[in-house]
Amino acid sequence: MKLFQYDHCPFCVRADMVAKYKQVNFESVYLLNDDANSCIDRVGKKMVPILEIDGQSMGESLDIAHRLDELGKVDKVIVGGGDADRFTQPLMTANRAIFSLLFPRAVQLGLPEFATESAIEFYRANKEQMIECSFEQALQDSEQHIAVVEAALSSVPALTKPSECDNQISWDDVMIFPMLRNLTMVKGLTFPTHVIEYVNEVADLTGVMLYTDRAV
Ligand SMILES: N[C@@H](CCC(=O)N[C@@H](CS)C(=O)NCC(=O)O)C(=O)O
Repeated sequence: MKLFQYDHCPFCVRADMVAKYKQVNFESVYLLNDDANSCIDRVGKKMVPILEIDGQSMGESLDIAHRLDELGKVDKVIVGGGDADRFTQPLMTANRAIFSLLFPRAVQLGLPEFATESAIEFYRANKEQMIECSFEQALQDSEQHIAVVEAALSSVPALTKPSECDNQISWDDVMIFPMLRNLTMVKGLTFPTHVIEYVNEVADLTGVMLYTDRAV
């Protein structure tokens, strides 16, 4: 079973964290960011994550996560869910600042999807258009973007840590954690204590690496 993904992709992390938490036997395949064909051949469009299983490919992170949940260890329970918007909404309001911080940093972290110049350039062209700003300018403006994101983080309601929930993750964690994990790319961004404790616990429990030690 293969999971095609990008390390920095929050949708991929939804699938990856479930696979690891549920101890599914799978292989991670990190595609180059400009490798459209590997996706198109499998699901008809350039989009990850993709799960290849029994000769068939499926897309859509939550469909994949649910399939992995069925395939994984029954005693690794994923509880509840349905309340994630309450936590992700404050972050959505800061999307532009978040993208402006994350996009220019993602290509500087030595991630497998950016192993070639052409993969970096493909990503840069797309994302600079999206934030309507060069990566250089976005990096220069980091301080003001960080202020916006820190304000948004301060209005995230109290998160339930896995340790408060029998060391289980929830379907809300599958939605919330990947967004917060990406923010660990940003050097100098301060998380509220309850948020960073939550991020560290979910990372430990799922075995998903954070970016803290190589933040830019
Ligand atoms: N609805 C999809 C969204 C996945 C998605 O947007 N993936 C991004 C990567 S973060 C993607 O592949 N975008 C196309 C590209 O990077 O060219 C899902 O949940 O799986």
